[in-house]
Amino acid sequence: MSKIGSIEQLEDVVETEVAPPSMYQVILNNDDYTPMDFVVEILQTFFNKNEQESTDIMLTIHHQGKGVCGVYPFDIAETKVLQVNQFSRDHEHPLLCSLEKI
Ligand code: TYC
Repeated sequence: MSKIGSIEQLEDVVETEVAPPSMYQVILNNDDYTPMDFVVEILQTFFNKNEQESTDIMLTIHHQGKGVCGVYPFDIAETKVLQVNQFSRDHEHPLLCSLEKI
């Protein structure tokens, strides 16, 4: 087992252990079939956006092809993607949610 023999070595260890987690954008993609109201509901339910924010994000996605719903560490982002995609499938909409590393 290696030992810490200097302040510099201690700082190396501390820096390594407190590095901030990599962050991931959760993305919603546009499609031609998912109702606008359903996308607004997703943004309110899973991403804690209010009605105005949700409508703005939904329209950005509709016009630009995709949009950012939130930014999270990997485990949280991955869970949101799985939950949103399952919810969409359950309601028979093709809406696709995905991840992008920042
Ligand atoms: N383009 C869809 C429509 O016209 C609306 C939509 C918006 C779908 C955002 C997906 O992520 C999306 N009904």
